[in-house]
Amino acid sequence: MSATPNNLDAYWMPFTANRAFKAAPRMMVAAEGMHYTTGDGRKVLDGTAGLWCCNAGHARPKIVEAISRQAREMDYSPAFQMGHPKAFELASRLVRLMPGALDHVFFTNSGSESVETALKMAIAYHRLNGQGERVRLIGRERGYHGVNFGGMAVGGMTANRKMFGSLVTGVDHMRHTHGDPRNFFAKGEPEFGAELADDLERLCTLHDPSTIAAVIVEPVQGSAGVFVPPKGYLKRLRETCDRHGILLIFDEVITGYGRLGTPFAVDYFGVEPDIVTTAKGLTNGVIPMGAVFVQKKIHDAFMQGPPNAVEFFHGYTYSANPMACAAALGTLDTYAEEGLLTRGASLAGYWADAAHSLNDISIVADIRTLGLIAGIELRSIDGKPTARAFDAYLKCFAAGLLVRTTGDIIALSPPLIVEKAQIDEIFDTIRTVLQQVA
Ligand code: PXG
Repeated sequence: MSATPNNLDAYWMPFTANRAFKAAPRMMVAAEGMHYTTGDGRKVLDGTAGLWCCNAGHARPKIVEAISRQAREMDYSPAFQMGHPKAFELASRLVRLMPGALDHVFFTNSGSESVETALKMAIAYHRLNGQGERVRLIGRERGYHGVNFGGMAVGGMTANRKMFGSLVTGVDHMRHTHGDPRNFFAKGEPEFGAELADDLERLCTLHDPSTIAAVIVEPVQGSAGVFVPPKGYLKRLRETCDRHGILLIFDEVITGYGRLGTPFAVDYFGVEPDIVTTAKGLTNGVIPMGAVFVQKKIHDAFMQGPPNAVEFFHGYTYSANPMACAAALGTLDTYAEEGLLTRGASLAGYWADAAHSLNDISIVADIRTLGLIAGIELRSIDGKPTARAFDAYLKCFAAGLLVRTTGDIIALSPPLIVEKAQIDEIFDTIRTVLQQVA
């Protein structure tokens, strides 16, 4: 296989400036540990764990072995009215990672599908409880919950919504939590703004809380640019949901599987939602898979009616696909052996100090960090929003570092195996590049 295909036309690339890419392609052809290899043979340090998903780094032996073995043993088995042992083993192991009552798992193939699944579960749950009028869904400005219709509707990123019609009805959004200058350059959770959670109370008054099925938030907003919730904010959301019988959904597609230095954001913030959506780090990004964790009360509400009836009319051909289950089990083994689900906690201080050392650069407007995530917000060039960050992205790539940008924000989320010397390398490279794009 050639690293330089001679025709780039047919492939319509996702979330990509297709014409610009095809005029100057950037190809990845191999990956191992903390590094990619490019088509022209350069090593690139992975500052983003792929797309927030390769939490154990690349080409990890346990995962490679697990999927090779599984491909020989059994490639696929029907997902409906049939089971295979690894699906049950995986679910049992996953719920042990979750606190409290989050003791059942439904499998999907992506974060987007996990979100759709969770929203459908929430609406159906209320209906099963005799509250069929609870159909409204509340999201948040700047939220990202994938690209399917439900997730798009509850999401709050304008560009992801405006082209696609009227979406799902009965959806509203809370205010986002970003913008208080007193919180700029905060390490960890910012001090100010817990009261922004009261925006949910406002929406309850507006719509009548008995019409609201669920509230969905990312515990830390990722895609829109790394927005860490103010201290006490998530607890306050939980309290409001409890007061009004509304289900709380945490979308942990990014924060799950060790990203914050705890297995899940649920642990980090000490707030227990009713449903948790995950994907990405579940299989280390190797095979597509998502998992939705639900509280017992939700699962049990479905387990009624004739025992031979399907309880939840939902599922995917590839729910609990055997290859995906094998990848997930190999991933959990790797996480356990290397302590990766909590390793971020021991590096978070070093990581934050390194990120915040960029605060003397004139074009840096804000720096936000939590666990092994960082967002570096740049001052936009007048009349050219996003241009400066994208220029920095290209220059970092040329200098051997993969970062991710959204708007004029550089987002970082390295594999959890990152070493201190590599953290230094990440921020030294970014410093040099930011001086070039200033
Ligand atoms: N929820 C959240 C919180 C996400 O971050 C999804 C749902 C959708 O997952 P899928 O697997 O359907 O893509 C996501 C995905 C980025 C970036 O650079 C973020 C995502 C995907 C790709 C890039 O910020 N998040």
